[in-house]
Amino acid sequence: MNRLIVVSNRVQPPSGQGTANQGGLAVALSAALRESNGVWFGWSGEETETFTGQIQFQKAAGVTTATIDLENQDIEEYYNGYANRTLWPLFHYRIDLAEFQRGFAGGYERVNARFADTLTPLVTPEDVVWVNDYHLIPLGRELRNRGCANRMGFFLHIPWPPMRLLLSLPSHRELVESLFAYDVIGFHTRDWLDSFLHYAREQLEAEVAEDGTVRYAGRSLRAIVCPIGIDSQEFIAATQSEAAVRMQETMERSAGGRQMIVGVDRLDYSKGLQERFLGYERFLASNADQHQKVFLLQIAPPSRGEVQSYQEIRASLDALSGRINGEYASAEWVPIRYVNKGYPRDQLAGIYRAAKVGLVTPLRDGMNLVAKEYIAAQDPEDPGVLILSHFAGAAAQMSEALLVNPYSAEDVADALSVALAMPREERIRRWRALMEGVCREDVMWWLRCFVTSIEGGECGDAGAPDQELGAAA
Ligand code: ADQ
Repeated sequence: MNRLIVVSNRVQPPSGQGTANQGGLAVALSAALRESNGVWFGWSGEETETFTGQIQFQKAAGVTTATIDLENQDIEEYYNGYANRTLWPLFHYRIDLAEFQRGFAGGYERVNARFADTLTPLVTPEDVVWVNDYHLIPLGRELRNRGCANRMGFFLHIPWPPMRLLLSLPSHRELVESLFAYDVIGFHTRDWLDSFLHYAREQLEAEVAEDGTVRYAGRSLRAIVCPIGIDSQEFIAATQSEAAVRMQETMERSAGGRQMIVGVDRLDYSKGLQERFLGYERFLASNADQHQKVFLLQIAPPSRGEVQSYQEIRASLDALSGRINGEYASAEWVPIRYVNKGYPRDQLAGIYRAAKVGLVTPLRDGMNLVAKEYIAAQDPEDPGVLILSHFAGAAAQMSEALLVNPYSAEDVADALSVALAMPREERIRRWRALMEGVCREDVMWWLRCFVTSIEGGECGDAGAPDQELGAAA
């Protein structure tokens, strides 16, 4: 494998024990970089008075990182602005929340150029460059403009929106055209890929070949489906750790014989937390016999607190959990335990294992790694039940979960009833099938699949056991 240069907005070197707030992308890439002995380049998360382009190198837990600081205006326009207030809502189908400001778009272009200026001298001719996520779509074009002729891939961790929604972005065409600087672009699911191809055909009149090659303006790229997985072996081991076992015992003791339903999400409107609370409320309203016998533990550390829509959702969840608890709680029982903090991965594994139901109901999600972690953490002899939104990318691989429409409180309530009453044999049957997929298509498989594709091979060459899921379009 050639040296891998991974680029993402934030670089979070692993701490060895797992970091409480490390996002899905960070968790996956740490595992990937350890195997490839590569360099991880991105923003340090720090602010500087004037941009210097000075790179800080570090090595932690086998991962080399190279980071740069950004100016306040960069952070406001590129990160809080274009990434979090324009592209994130739009790509999660929330056009009502998307803000279109020229200043944001300008900051996005400027920071992508700054990334390219700083990164170009680090790239040697044999390196394979792998750019991650919506913050950095034009980076490939910027690197090419600076003479970078390397093999380059781009992976999108979030959904690709339907063409009709994308058209509302003022510079949609330029953004999509810039993707043609890459040799390969990857999506988690066939749905997201199809939306991209639809745009390419209709708006760019690009030519799409059977094997997923898309030709446009003298360039060609391969667009593939390559779903991310978790480091399943590491997660299974985490479940056996002392911290996990202790946490599981603590939770079981604190549950006092009640069945625990768990939700674990960044506090984000795409995760469907309000709808989840409403679904649970509906369940309580129509299952009086279950009062006192169950409770919902929702863990949701706040994220992107600078952005107003995130402040609003936090306030609304505070109110909603308060209302439901006010309505149903008694002196000895609180139906929703709502916790605004993150947990180290080991403890999280223990919490998942103690939960009889994993409730994962995003309104729209590129993949959703929590669903896979919940499965990996279960006791094979007595596993819990996963309830999963149809609109999470993970649903394409996890059909043995109870799949629900997260917008329908009735659907969520019904699934809760079914899950809580599910006989052990059925739980084991479903779990085994899910676990098999989680272990087979893990983060290493994803890494090999995508890197092999950037290098010009097929996902199948990487040992993909399921041609359907890993297949090129
Ligand atoms: P995220 O939106 O961050 O990732 P997700 O895939 O669910 O979403 O990953 C979240 C990660 O953070 C998981 O590993 C989880 O364990 C961890 N986490 C969440 N809440 C936590 C808490 N309270 N304490 C500790 N850890 C917590 C983006 C996309 C997803 C896509 C991933 C990877 O939005 O759709 O699956 O990238 O591609």
